[in-house]
Amino acid sequence: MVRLHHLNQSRSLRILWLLEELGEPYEIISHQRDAKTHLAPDSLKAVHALGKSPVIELDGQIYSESGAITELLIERFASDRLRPAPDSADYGYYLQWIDFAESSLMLPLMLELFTKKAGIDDNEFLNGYIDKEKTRLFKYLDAAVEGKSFIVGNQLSGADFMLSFDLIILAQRQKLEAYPHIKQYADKLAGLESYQRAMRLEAEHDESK
Ligand SMILES: N[C@@H](CCC(=O)N[C@@H](CS)C(=O)NCC(=O)O)C(=O)O
Repeated sequence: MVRLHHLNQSRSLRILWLLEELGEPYEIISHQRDAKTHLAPDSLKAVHALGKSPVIELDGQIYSESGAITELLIERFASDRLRPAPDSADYGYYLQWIDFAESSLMLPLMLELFTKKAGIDDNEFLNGYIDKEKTRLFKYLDAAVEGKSFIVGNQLSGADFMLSFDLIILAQRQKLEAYPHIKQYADKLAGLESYQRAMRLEAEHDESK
């Protein structure tokens, strides 16, 4: 059975949603962010040296990194329905969007968060960089999801689970009117039953609210 070490309000949401969609038995082990620092508690460091979430336990092994966990769980439990066939052109795009969610798109979103927290959000260089990157990346994503329900092909895939967390951050920070295709894509994902179950579980396991 899969055990998910889940931190409230974190990238672990990607895996919580994926596990709900997979329908395989799993267990949630809750960890709570520190109320002041918003960092993970020591209980997570006891599970994995990085002390970050998500972490899963599978067959006695411990795995971190949401992208790798997404691919691993899909290969194990849903390779017939949550990813394109490896010999198809879409497979390359599937891998590309999984990485995009945690690398290209996450960088300006994290920089924005940290500059605000550090009280340096008036720094001209950083602000200029963040704004330019966000605009470029959001336009790129908006064009990629135009007229589509899912990011790759016509099927729900690991790439959508990965992007879902970025979309949550994005909606918290940004009015999405300027990016109507991102909005319709985000709404489509949020309407899925497994997504809604995951959000209910997140709320139940979030002791800060
Ligand atoms: N690249 C990793 C990032 C993991 C990560 O930074 N998780 C954050 C939550 S979104 C975390 O645990 N932060 C708490 C901390 O660093 O103390 C992934 O995709 O899983």
